[in-house]
Amino acid sequence: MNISRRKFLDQTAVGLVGSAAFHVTSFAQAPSEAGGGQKPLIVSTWPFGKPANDVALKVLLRGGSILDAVEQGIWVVESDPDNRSVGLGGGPNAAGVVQLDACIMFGPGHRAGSVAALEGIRHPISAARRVMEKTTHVMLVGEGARMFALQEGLEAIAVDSRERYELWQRQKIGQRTNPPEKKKDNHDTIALLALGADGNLAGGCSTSGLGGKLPGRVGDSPILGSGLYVDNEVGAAGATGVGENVMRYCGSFLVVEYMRQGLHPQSACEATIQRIAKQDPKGLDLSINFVALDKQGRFGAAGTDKNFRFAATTSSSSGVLQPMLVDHLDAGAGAGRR
Ligand code: SD4
Repeated sequence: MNISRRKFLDQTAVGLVGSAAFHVTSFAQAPSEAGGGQKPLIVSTWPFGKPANDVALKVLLRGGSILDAVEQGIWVVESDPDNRSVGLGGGPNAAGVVQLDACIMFGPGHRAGSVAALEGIRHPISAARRVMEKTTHVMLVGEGARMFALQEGLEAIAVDSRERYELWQRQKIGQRTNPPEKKKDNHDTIALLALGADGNLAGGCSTSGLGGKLPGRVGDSPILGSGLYVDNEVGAAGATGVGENVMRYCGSFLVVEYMRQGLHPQSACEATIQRIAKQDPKGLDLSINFVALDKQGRFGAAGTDKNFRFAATTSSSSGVLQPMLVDHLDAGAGAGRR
């Protein structure tokens, strides 16, 4: 990992673990020379990923399974009533209803579960996990997903849609009157990737999706290969941003495939963005961001959003990092560091 590309943002974490602990060389390490990083390793999107990572790590350190780590880590973000982009606190669709998307993937056996446009369930990630573990299917949507979650005994919460809708409308109007740099994006997803001490991988993704989306709109987050992909032989990747710009390219799958070809997770994220941007009529104006880790415990992140941040956690360090901003098209895209 190129030190100049990264900036440690979470001073609290530095204070907690010691100022050198999160130093890039001891964490993301110089990729191929070091041959590998620390295990367990947890990487997730956005600063709200850090508390999720910390919980996931605790689960692993006390001997819990990697799926429990992913699920319970994501619970932290889904449960936060102040989070306006994940869980039932999230932004409503154009009809004023909060519809949630989530998926989970487990490396061993290449198993997966997913739910989309799910209403009124506190933990969509748990619904996704139940789909994986309790059904022969991979994805359930809408009312069917909700009925399944209720049958599984998952907690249901009635959401006051009108209140949410009014709040969202007020925010939207506020954004219009704010200068562009003060605009708050109306989308954020938790994508959390975990590498266990045993070398197995898992990941999960959960979001309320784009605020104001059409009712029934499904983003990239619950679509395997788009918002999340895990390959136990190679690594895992997750996405956040405008789902439509990720799902048309199977973004997370592409990141993992670049890692399979030998790219470091950092280069794989960058190469994916470059490849999408070269093909897409919008160029780099895509709002797409990726995190990735590989089987060796190396990780990276890149995005087209200036405000994108990600969180990385090992047993010795946990913090929020600044990813590589991809702001120009690279002639040699795809020829990244191995
Ligand atoms: C979606 N990708 O529904 C999600 C939203 C998101 O950062 O991640 N925003 O399109």
